[in-house]
Amino acid sequence: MYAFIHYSLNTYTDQEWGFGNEDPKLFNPSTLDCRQWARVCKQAGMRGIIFTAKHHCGFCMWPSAYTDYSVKNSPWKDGKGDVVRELAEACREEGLKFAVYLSPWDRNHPEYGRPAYVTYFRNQLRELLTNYGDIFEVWFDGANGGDGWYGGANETRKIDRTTYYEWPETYKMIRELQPKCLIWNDGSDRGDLRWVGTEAGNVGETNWSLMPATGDTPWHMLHYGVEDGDVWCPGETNTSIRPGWFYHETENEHVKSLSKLMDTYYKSVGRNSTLLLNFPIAPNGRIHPTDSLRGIAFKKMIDEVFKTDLTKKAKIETQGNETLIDFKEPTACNRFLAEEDIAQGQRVKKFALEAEVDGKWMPLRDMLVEDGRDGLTTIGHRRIICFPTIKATKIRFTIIDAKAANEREQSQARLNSAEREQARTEFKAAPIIKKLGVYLAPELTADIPNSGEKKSSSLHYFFSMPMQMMIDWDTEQTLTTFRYLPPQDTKAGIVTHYTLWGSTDWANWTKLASGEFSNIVNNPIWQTIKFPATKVRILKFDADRLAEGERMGYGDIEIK
Ligand code: FUL
Repeated sequence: MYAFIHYSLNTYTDQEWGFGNEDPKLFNPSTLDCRQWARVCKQAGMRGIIFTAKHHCGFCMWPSAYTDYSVKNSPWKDGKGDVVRELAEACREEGLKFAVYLSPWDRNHPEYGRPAYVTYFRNQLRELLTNYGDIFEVWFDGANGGDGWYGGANETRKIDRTTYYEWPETYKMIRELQPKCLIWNDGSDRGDLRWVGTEAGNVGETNWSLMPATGDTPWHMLHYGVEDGDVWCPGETNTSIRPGWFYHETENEHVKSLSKLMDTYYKSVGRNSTLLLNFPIAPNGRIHPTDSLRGIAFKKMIDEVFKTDLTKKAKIETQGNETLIDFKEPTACNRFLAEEDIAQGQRVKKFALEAEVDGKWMPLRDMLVEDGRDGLTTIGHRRIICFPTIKATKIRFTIIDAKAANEREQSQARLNSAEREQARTEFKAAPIIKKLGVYLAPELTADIPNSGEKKSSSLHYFFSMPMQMMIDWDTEQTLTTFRYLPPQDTKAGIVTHYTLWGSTDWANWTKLASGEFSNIVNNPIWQTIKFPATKVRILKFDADRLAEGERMGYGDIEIK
């Protein structure tokens, strides 16, 4: 587990994506304290922090020598501050690793889309990789939305993300400057880690740490990995402790509950993935108290669940592919853990889990897998199976099917040459299970807020055109807020750009707001439009642009 931290001008404009023309003077936190971030992350069980040194808006959180669009032109510390440095130092003090997110897409830079920008991007990366000590990961966000300010051009610029950034050259530089640094990249040259295809906080229950070395990566490859892939490229599950990546006051009530965070843990760390959990920074320059308390409670709960390994008191016998855990007496349990020795590759394809309860054997399945499958497929670095509490006398774990790790896979598993040699001589196709554990997790209530609650049902709304939604009331209303939940299971109909109008007579319309719902496709959460209090009888919501399709879709609407 390691932390993401999202902080930029967006924090001050209440946006998820900046356009690139936001004023650097907006960056003026009153009590910015990177030590508070590092302490919170440490206590929340995070081993490192990945920081948004530059998000899509192009604003640099360090005083880059290559642009004026940075903290050096903000009032914070009279332009003498460097958030990247303060955080790198705070991480070192807390014993955390440090890493950077550097957005390839830059909506501020005039040369974006042309070769000169690629040089600029590489120069910035060199600054980050040479001036701030060890960097454990570089995160090259895949979003390349097109439109932006671009030095005032204010236009749409499309690039081919497989060729434009000349990644091989950049990778070479990273390997030279920081040989241990992991590369995260989405959708172009294969990095060392992969996106899992969603920002909701889960990876497939079947999850191979392998990928094909080249070629496109459709969603199922990202989410489930590829059994016969030829490079080691484990999944990193990234999600935020709040709905959005950046801080929004309207989300203070929506910090993820403890049971939602535990669900995320089981569906990421418990499925052979790392968990990259985001903490947004509030405008005062600190992690909000609700988020920090929740993060710390999360770590306490993980410790509580895995405090006592019940197999320690059991008799364990392994014969061939079958391991019997004999507790000798009825033992309450609800979690099973298995780990493969991944330095030898990933091999298990399918296993069975059974428990003896009241003298009878019963099959167990992963209750977090919802569509009827038992979820007992791959294991990898760590697999956790959640099942309802039972009083088992024995548990039987049987490997039903496994693949032979091949030499190529081993060589990708980051062994040094001596280890590789040893692995070659000791090579066995049999799966190597490093650890088995059985636990009793405390019951958690299902306190997941905002799940499935419909707000729009009391509103009178209709579509006057496929791209236009109207809402009308009998009497005048004073309104300040329009909220839109996009469709949840398809990209078709998701509104990415909008204009909102109000009227009292159907004839004269006042424009209340217009703009972009940034990152709505990857993270389809509630979007909030705020406007000055206005009296209206009719609201008109125009979809200026859709992610896909020709008809506006919605999951829910809320108006206040
Ligand atoms: C996405 C970005 O567009 C979001 O703003 C955020 O940074 C997330 C981690 O990645 O692709």
